[in-house]
Amino acid sequence: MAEAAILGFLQNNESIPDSGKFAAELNLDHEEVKNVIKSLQGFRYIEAKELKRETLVLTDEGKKYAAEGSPEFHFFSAVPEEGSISKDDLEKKLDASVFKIGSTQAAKKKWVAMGKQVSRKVQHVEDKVKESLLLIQQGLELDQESLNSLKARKLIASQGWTGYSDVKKGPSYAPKRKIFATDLTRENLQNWKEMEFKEYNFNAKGQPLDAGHLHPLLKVRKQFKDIFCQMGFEEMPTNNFVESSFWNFDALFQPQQHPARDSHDTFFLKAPSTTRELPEDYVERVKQVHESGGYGSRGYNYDWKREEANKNLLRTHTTAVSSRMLYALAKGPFTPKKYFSIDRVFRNEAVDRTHLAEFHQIEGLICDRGLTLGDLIGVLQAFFSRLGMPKLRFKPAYNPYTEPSMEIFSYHEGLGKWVEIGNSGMFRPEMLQPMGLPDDVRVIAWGLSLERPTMILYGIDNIRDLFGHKVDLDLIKRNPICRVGIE
Ligand code: FB9
Repeated sequence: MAEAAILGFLQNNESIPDSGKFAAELNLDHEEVKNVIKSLQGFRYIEAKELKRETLVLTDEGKKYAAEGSPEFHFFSAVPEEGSISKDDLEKKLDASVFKIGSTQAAKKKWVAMGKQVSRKVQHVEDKVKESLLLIQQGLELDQESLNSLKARKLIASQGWTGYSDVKKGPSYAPKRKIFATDLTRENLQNWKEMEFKEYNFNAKGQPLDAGHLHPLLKVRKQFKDIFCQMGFEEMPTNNFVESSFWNFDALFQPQQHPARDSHDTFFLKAPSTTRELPEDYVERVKQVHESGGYGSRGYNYDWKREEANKNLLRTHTTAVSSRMLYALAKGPFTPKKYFSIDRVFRNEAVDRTHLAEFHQIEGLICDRGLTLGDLIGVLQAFFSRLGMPKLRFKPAYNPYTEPSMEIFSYHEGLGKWVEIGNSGMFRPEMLQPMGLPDDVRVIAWGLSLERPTMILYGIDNIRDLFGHKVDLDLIKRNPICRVGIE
């Protein structure tokens, strides 16, 4: 309809100066005319220039008066030609807004004499307001003074208007749009020679491939794994969420009455509730060091209970894996080792914005002769600078299995504050000696979570939006690659 009108018009006319007027004259919907112009332009049937201008449109109140007449006109009509009518009667006769606005405007226009009685001051009036509003509706011009008073009465408002001007023939103009075949089908194989085929648009975007998406946590985990491997670390096997209290606590010289070892912090297993087997000779040495020390330690001086160590639980830290690996390392001839682990740990903690009952712990350790706290600080500098956190500060801390221990802080430019980014320390001789490691072997280690860096890097405020059944999959679909430490 609009297409034929435009192409037809240009057959005998140089150009269409204004799409708005063109649509109004041919009583076409201007939006449709605009869409057709846009499409014909795309196929270069026509050329056109964008046209922007302010137009006046009627507000709802304006539309009401254009349709039904202005309130002052209704007010005037309700006043008898001769004599007068009481204001109250008028109020009863007219609906509230008509009476209220009508009385004001009619009085202002000196159409009526207002008082307890109301009478006409003129015999006949024109409903200029209604006419003006109708003119505007037809897109016709009006004098500024009338426009201002209509604007003042919020009966009209100016609205951005876009259209096209100077619409003229394009390089591939034709009075009728040629339907280009867009596909070679069995049907058009007969006469394809006569047909015109649509140009191939080699820049067209292909169908969005709905591929799998890595969870942000896995993207950040990959970054951490790459950094550890670049620094020569080997990954420890962490495929056992269920652990015995022995490897999770006792082997780490964590006393059996330590608060972390009760069910308020730890998930103990009902079945299988106890571990099947432990290396008896090593267990005996752990019992000794807990009860009465040795290796320069006076121990904790309490009755160490085997049944406590046998209890199965969900590991509370991947340091339980480190204890297994260091014990295994002590079995053979000593060789220096750099190990790391990144996997789930479980803590019976209150869930809040940054804590769930499970999170991923990242742990690194270096086991070698004569390592010092300086070596620990050095490797932490190297590790965190690769994560884009070169500026570190260390605060003395306490862990049952490391002495000295340090909390690690980094200045986060984006957050503009020092952020606690982990914990670290040197494993105690009471942990290492019973394993059978040479007594000049030192183990420096540190740990942090995977969730915290991922939340900060992806700007996720609540851990429940990152991990768990409430995660909105779109977040995973649309989040960019992880740029940890990459300028
Ligand atoms: O991850 C933590 N913070 C963090 C880490 C990185 C980061 O990167 C941003 C991109 C810039 C931001 C923040 N923390 C450790 C610090 C805090 O969040 C802390 O409140 C919560 N911690 C968890 C434990 O909560 C009870 C994070 C988790 C944690 C803490 C300590 C260890 C591991 C994980 C450890 C250890 C350790 C110590 C000595 C020897 C071996 C292991």
